[in-house]
Amino acid sequence: MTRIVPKDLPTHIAEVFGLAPVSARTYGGGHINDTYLIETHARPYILQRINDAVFTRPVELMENVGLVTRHVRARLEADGVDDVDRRVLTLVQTPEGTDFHSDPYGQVWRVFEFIGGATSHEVITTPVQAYKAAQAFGHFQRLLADYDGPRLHETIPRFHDTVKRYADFAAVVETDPVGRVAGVREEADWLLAHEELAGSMLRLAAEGVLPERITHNDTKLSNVLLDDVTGEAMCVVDLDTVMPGLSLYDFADLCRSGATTVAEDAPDASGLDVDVPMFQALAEGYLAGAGSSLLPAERELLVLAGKVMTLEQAYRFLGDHLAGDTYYQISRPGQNLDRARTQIALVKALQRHEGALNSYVATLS
Ligand code: ADP
Ligand code: GN1
Ligand code: MG
Repeated sequence: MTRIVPKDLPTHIAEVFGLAPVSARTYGGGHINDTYLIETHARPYILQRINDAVFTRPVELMENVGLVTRHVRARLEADGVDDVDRRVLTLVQTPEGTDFHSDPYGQVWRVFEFIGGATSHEVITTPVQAYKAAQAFGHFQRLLADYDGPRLHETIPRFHDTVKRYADFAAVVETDPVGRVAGVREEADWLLAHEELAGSMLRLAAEGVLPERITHNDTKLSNVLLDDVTGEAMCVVDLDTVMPGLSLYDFADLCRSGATTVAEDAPDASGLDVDVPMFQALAEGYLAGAGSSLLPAERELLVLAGKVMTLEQAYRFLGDHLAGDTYYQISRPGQNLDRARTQIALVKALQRHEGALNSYVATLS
């Protein structure tokens, strides 16, 4: 849902963080937070208002972001990596020394230093870009593998609990609050028939095959900044959902967002297929970045993970369409339905290619 923000508010909030803005404008293509680019004479910043409909405990969320960014920075510095300021998000504190500001309306805001000379791409087009982006997410996981601070908060409880996602979807189909089920009966029935697949990764976790780790949980390709000159993946962004999870979630969302031949919200999903070279590059890059931090099962089940998380996303998008578009920001009517259709088409395409993709993954272990 798009929220109304008084025109001068971003500028005013930037001043609260001790900045002297010369301009403030909306920025980026995220679906969740309100993001602004703040220009100052000294340097640019990113200002964000945390979406409190999605993140109901923004203070806990900011605790996580502070802990994670400081841990990653310390690890990069210990590894002697150069250009650390462009490889990890840097929070700007208020003059009182806090990582966020709560405005009089109870909205929580934060500021990051803007990482210049690098761009997030809604669509990544070459396998080289895909390899680099996936490597960055794998490396991010590896950097957090030795995190030994307080347990991170679950910023969205049961975020990737696919059993609950299935149940929530079934419930909205049942109640049909805005009368849209009749128009999506075929898609809804297909999704309702896939309960078994939805629960498959969680069963492996319950059996102890897949361990809990700290994961990013929203690794779509637009959440990594690629250097405009070298193409190198510089920085993983959008840390709001970094929390305990399964490592495979992070490969899976890369696969979902990158190993497909059409955009997430394409109005026509009929020609959608798996982009096999992109899948291969994502798998190779992710495993290279994560290195020895993963168990064999976490390296082998990449295709299953891609199917399950794409299915989850289909439940979420179609569920939001049926609920009246209350969660994801949309720019046109029917966008969540289109998004759901591409996800369903991608699960089917992954099923068609499953044998060949699994054989490829086996060559990487
Ligand atoms: P959302 O949760 O709404 O997706 P993000 O945190 O992903 O919000 O931010 C939206 C976009 O803003 C990102 O995709 C990225 O392009 C840009 N962005 C976020 N933080 C920075 C930063 N520190 N420097 C440069 N660009 C950034
Ligand atoms: C949202 O914040 P953004 O736009 O990167 C969503 C993800 C979905 C994604 C689908 C907190 O990601 O879970 O996979 O849209 N984030 C949240 O595009 O729900
Ligand atoms: Mg984002």
